[in-house]
Amino acid sequence: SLLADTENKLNKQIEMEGKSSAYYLSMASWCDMKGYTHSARFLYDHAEEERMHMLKLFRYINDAGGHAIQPEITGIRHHFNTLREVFELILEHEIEVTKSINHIVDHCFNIKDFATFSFMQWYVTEQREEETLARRALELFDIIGEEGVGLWTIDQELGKLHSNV
Ligand code: OFO
Repeated sequence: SLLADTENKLNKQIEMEGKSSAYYLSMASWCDMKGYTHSARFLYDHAEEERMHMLKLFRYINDAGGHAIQPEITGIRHHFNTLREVFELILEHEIEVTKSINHIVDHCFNIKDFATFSFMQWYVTEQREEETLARRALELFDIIGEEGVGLWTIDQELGKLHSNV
């Protein structure tokens, strides 16, 4: 069964995934309100994916004899300056998530909890994809440029991005 320390770390990860979901939902709404409808759809979907990441942890903790805790989600930002800023924040956020996942993986390896170590590999792969996706999104701003119909085109292209989840 899970050590209390491991259970704690996994519950912190639940909170992080829950916050990610809320954060992306908030970003989706801002994009929608600004008329970036394709980016909004991408972000609404992404919010759902993060909720799925959270639920996967709920099941794992409870199946392993622990207690998954529904996190308090507060302090979610609602306003953004530009579409580019939204995607910059996503990359920043995903880098933080990766650090947190790596910390858990490292911990599991050290205490020889190989079951949780193995479970967490799914998240390791997922983070690789999510960071790549966020970097790709930011590249679009540089490649296409934001002037004229640039932002309109970027929004269309952002809508075509999708993760392999
Ligand atoms: Fe965006 O990542 Fe969850 O894990």
